[in-house]
Amino acid sequence: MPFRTNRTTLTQYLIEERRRYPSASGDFNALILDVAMACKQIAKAVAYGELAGLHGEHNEDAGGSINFQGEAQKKLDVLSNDIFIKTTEWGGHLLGMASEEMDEALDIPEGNPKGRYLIVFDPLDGSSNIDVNVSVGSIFSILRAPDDATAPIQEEVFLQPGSQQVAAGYALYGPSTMLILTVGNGVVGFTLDPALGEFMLTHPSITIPEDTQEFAINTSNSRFWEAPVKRYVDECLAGSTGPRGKDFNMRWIASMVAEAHRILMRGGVFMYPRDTKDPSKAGKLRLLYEANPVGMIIEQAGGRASTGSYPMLDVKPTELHQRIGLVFGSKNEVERIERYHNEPIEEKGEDMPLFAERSLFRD
Ligand code: AHM
Ligand code: MG
Repeated sequence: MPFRTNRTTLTQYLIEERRRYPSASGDFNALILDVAMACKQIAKAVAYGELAGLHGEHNEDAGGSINFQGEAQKKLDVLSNDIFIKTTEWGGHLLGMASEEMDEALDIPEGNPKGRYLIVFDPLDGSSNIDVNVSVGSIFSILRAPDDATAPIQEEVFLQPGSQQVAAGYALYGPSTMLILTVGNGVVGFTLDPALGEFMLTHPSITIPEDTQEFAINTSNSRFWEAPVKRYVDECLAGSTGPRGKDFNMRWIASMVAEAHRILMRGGVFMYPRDTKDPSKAGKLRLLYEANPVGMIIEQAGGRASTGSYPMLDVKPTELHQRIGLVFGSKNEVERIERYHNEPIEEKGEDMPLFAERSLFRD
């Protein structure tokens, strides 16, 4: 039979989860459903693309617009951000929100009821891929607002380590639209049934294999990498003739949400490490709305997320738009990369023939 009729919807899943906590108010479930609605609207906009005139730069006639982080904004970046705001600000579940596309945290509008949660999101991750019709996605992290937090919202209330996230998820706008969610009890995946407009539970328990032979990194940055990253990649490239004794495959989609999804489905390791390309930036990806939510999902699926040296979810944020080196995926590979970063310098050398001087990336 091509279609199953007994699938669990996202709403059913959330209700069943809530039954395990009889004191829960239902606010959280309602917030997740609002987020799911935002993702469905964004999925529709992404799918219509140029049919709806949605490709290209925002503010094209005026020569394009650059966000405060210095990045060119696409029309769909701006639209997706608006959709997230509009679908989550009315429900009374949030005290405030923050986004990659907004310089400052946003208050819930005057007159709207306020709630006890905060949401932080990247409304359209990988948006450089939009015009070439490659998968993009939305990433979100839900935090509890501190008890003493009030409006107007202060940036500090968002500066919580990833270990304090209540929930995290992403929507992937690929060949099918999927919503991947963790509420701290494993990772589940839903696929959008476009005819019903419902997310259906299709992946009830996602786990990442501990080992892998696939890695993802933008190798055009190799001359800026730190030595432990060079060493790790060199060893992968050396394959069965090198110290790893096995061949590796490489992938780079330039859309982290799509890379995270591949890793959740079949394992792998993703690296956007700290490098020396721009000394003013501690990495490319952002801690609060990229590294932390993806980190929580990966760890809940049995993988590991790291700065390269230590667990990502332990990092105490200092800024809303803080950037950080990010390594995540199959546990044993991420632990190996951490080991390489944490080994005392003097131990590296003779018995690690592909390291440093003889790096495959050196002239
Ligand atoms: P974005 O949030 O502006 O889309 O940037 C983040 C994206 C990630 O999805 C992806 O891993 C990375 O940037 C790709 O970077 P690069 O262009 O260096 O390959
Ligand atoms: Mg992003």
